[in-house]
Amino acid sequence: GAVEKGCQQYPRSLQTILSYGTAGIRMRADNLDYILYRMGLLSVMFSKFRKGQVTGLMVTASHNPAEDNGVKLIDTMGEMMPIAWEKHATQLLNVGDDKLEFSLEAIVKEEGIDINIPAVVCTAMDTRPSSVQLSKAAVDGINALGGESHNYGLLTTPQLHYIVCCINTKEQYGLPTEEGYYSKLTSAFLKFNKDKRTSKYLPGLHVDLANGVSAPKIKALKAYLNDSLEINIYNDGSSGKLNYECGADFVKVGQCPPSGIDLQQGMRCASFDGDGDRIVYFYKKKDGQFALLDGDKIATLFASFLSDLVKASGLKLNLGLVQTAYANGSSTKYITEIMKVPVACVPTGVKHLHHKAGDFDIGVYFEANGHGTVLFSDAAQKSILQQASDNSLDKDTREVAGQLITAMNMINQTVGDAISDMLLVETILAYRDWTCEDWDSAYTDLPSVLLKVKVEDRTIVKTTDAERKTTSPPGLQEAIDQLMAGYKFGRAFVRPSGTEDVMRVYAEADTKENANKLAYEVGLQVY
Ligand code: 16G
Ligand code: ZN
Repeated sequence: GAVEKGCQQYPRSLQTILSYGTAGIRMRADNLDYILYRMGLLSVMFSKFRKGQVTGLMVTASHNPAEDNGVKLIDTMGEMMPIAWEKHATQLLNVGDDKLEFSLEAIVKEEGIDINIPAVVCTAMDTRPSSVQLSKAAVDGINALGGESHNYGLLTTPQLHYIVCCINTKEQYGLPTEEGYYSKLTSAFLKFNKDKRTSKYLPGLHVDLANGVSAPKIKALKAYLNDSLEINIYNDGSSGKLNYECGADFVKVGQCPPSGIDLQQGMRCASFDGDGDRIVYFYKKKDGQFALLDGDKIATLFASFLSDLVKASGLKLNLGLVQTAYANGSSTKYITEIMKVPVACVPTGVKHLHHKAGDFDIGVYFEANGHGTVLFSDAAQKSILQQASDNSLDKDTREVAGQLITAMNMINQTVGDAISDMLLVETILAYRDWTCEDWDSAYTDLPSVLLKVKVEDRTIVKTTDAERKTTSPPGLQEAIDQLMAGYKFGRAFVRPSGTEDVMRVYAEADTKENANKLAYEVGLQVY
């Protein structure tokens, strides 16, 4: 039938075994056509499985080089596709063309799908040269199974997540358009900031857009912000290459400013990644040193702000923070010991953090690399709304609840979102009349380093305890423990990457030199 015909157009061109990975598929764009076609098929199955609710398919390879591309599948509530469905994705990726229909039938059977339910899939893409063609392959896959496709063209990943959520909640979450997105977030921003009186906080922000899809989007956003936030744009794609020497990943890993920004004292800067789901801040310290305000710093800023509001409102809501092993040891210490907010640690990958954040009434989650957001449980949303309109309470208490609602409306709860995170960071800094130095002073990061090690077979390393320890090969953890013991504040771990064929080594210690040494020594253990 139609599926087979599509196979002729998109034959399986790679014989290697692929897997769906940490956050979808990513690789050189050359061989992705058949993969996108097949993921189009899968997204239709998933929509049918969800009784015809809309699912999403985003063509992007995020912070990876411009020559790469990939796909992220989106759940009906706008979150990431459930882990339980990844095995179907992996299965579909690896069968021969002649077995594709059979494989689809197996999914129908296993999941008890009613094949007659009409399916709808929203697609969008980032600015990579290959994205147009790959979107077409995905749409052909969607249509081959009779699914209805809505192509939104260029969007940031979180914008597509937002739109999917809006459609399936019947617009309760907002209007399912790009304009609806800007208007929801910026109305909240303008409302919160309308009476701001600041002296130290300056409204100028300098943003590196990684030469990616966020460039046109930030330009559109600016029209909604009037002059309440002055955004200066860098790396907007007009001359530089996507993610090349710029963007959130470059800045975080290299701990240096992106090219294109001449960093001066007093400048407050941020870097987005290529598809707009990560953000880190940075500035130049008084002593001239580069200082990074990463996902951990953003998480503590959000958590302390929200926990202050919750306290002032008198609401009984439990607030918690979710991190990964990459979180700087100083941040974890600060959150637990000073802020007295509970911290959970989960394996790398937004799906794990997002899931865990749902255990709290208000769950703040961030990866150190800058991907994160805040989740409010249904019960929490309800009690906040109730409090804001309860006329038996005094005006101040009601107003604080109102502030919580406004903050909530500024947050994209479906997934980490650089635009939304940026608006909330700016709101909090203005509210507290803080400079970057004020924000940064809460705690001092331990020097840290992240290495990649090329290995023959990265699957031999198995981890436990949210990737903080290894269980295999035998003896590896004991060796790492011994190395760590040799350094003050020494902490290190290794884990196989879920997106690249490498091992990752992370280390932190009292000095940069010691962190480097520890990482190197641990790296030798897996090399
Ligand atoms: C993906 C993940 C990111 C994670 C990174 C780790 C999402 C949306 N993105 O970019 O959260 O930090 O992979 O990659 O989940 P690694 O497994 O190669 O270290
Ligand atoms: Zn990304």
